[in-house]
Amino acid sequence: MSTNPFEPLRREELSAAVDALKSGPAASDEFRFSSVALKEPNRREIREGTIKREAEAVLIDRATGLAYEAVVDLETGSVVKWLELAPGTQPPIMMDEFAECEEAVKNDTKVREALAKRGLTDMSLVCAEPWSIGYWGEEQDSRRVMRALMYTRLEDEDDNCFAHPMENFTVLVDLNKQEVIGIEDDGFLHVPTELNNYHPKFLGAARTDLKPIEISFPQGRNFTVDGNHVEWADWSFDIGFTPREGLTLHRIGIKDKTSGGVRSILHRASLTEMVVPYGAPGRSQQQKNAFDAGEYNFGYMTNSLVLGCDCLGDIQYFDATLVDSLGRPYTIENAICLHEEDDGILWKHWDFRTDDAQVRRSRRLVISYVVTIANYEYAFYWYLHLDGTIQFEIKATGILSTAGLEPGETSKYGQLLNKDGLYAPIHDHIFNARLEWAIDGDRNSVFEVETVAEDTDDPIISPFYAKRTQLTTETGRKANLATHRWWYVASSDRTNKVDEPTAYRIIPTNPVAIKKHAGSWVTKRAQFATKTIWVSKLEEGERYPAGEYPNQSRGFDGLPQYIQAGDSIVEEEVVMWHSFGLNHVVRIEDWPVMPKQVTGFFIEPYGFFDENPALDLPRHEGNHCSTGGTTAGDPAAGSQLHPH
Ligand code: ABN
Ligand code: CU
Repeated sequence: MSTNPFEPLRREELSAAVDALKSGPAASDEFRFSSVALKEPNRREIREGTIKREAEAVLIDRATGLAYEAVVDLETGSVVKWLELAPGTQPPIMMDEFAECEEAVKNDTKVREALAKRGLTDMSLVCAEPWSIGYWGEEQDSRRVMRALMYTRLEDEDDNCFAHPMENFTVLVDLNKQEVIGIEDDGFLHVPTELNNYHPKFLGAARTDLKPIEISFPQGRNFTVDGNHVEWADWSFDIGFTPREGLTLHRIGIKDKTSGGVRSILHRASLTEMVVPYGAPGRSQQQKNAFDAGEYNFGYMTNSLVLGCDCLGDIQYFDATLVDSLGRPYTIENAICLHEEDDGILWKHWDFRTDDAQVRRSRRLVISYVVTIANYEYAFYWYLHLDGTIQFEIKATGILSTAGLEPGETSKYGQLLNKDGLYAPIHDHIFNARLEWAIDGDRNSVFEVETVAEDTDDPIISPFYAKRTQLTTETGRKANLATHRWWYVASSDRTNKVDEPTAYRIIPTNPVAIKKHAGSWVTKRAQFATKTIWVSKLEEGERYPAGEYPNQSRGFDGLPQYIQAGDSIVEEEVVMWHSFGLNHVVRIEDWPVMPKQVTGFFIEPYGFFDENPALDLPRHEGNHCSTGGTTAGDPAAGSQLHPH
């Protein structure tokens, strides 16, 4: 049996959980497994050493449309929880439903007639993009429904279907019955036919002038891996993987150079949600607002990574094992990539009096995974730096979700991509990361900082300072660029050299707030996207910002409820939820495949150490790193550029 409490369930544990359910309450063949995963032990169980190995599962009974939550005790093999959820609760869309939805659409006679009107008869080239339906008001019943947006490929199956959208022709599918229940077709028949491809078979030769870069570690790796526990430089953490989030990090801590013990920073960190509301008003467009984690499960959409392409260097991969909708375990090989990389300069100073230059190189440990959610890719990177910084970065790439116009028409709601009636509407990608703090212990407090000018009668002096305000109860706060508002989390149990509490801060470098009207359903359902930072007191079960089941949800789940009680966040176990993202005003260069667009955030030590913790980095004595800050005084240099 596993010794690490955060090690994801192994294949045999997943099978044991599925078997227990199938030979118990889920005996009917109508049950589908939305997810089976480790039920993570909570902090108290870890502190007290009372950890049980348990599986949590979410199931759907296709016969009744009802969903269930279950817990299986893996030591006894018994089902210890079986809970029927309220009618209409819709667990995330399962991978198998993508294919089932497309098949139902393509087999429908009326869909075929509508396609024929557009001159499309080759069903092997038609694509039905399985969009979550969201919620549109009282008239919507509680069936499990997906809205397929229609595209076609033209040349062959490698042609980019997003160049050929069928605007305002969408198909509703009942996923439990796998049948078409509605066609929304306003008769707009133009399908752009210009081919816009990125696949090599449609492109000319690749350039040949770039010589290879190789990354080598001649003396071996600097990190050690023991199961799912990793240590690198002074860092220590556990790797987890969930169906919902994909990669999760646990017990992130850093070694105290004096005592050798590990100081805790975060008990758990993960990317928990992302919503993408689109700005254009037409029916196909305004109803696009997927919650890519809560409705689709990042874990299931995780790529198998390839050495030299997705990651470069000396890589340690981790596989992820999940179950399909029939409860059969399968493995995504190389789902997580762990490696170390050079990161330019960490610190430098040249002393002009002595002509002494001291410079130290930065390097970082990268823990990454990549998900594909239909058209888009999101590459997620956690970076641990030598100065104690934890960075999270997202590279959004993949293919724009496009829309159709009449040839020659333009739209203020998006970027024209060609003159055959193809454009890409404006949208936002609003992510949310959940940070469960544990700065030097479990008791933490949260402060807001703003840089303000002092009220003064003397405008010549005009001092300004960083004003700190403690946040005392659960809350949501917005970024304020005018005051550079940011937040820090302070320990109750440890102080630094100047008697201040040890702390970490988060600076919202990429705040993006939802633009849709407060009365729109997507805003109601994505309340997390209305604030930059939310702080809640840690409570069991409060784990997703748009709630446990955002698929077809009706709004105000998740964070608005988590903070509703207004509990104290003074000297408590606190969770910070950071919303950030990309305001995607599309460029023509984002087409036909988008060069990465980057977003993310930094969390940095803020009085956690007594000084720069990276003074002891290797000095590169004897090579050009140690001296030579300028060419001053050297008559042979400095007047012109000269290659060495
Ligand atoms: N990237 C949004 C999305 C998700 C699922 C299906 C289609 C599109
Ligand atoms: Cu985008």
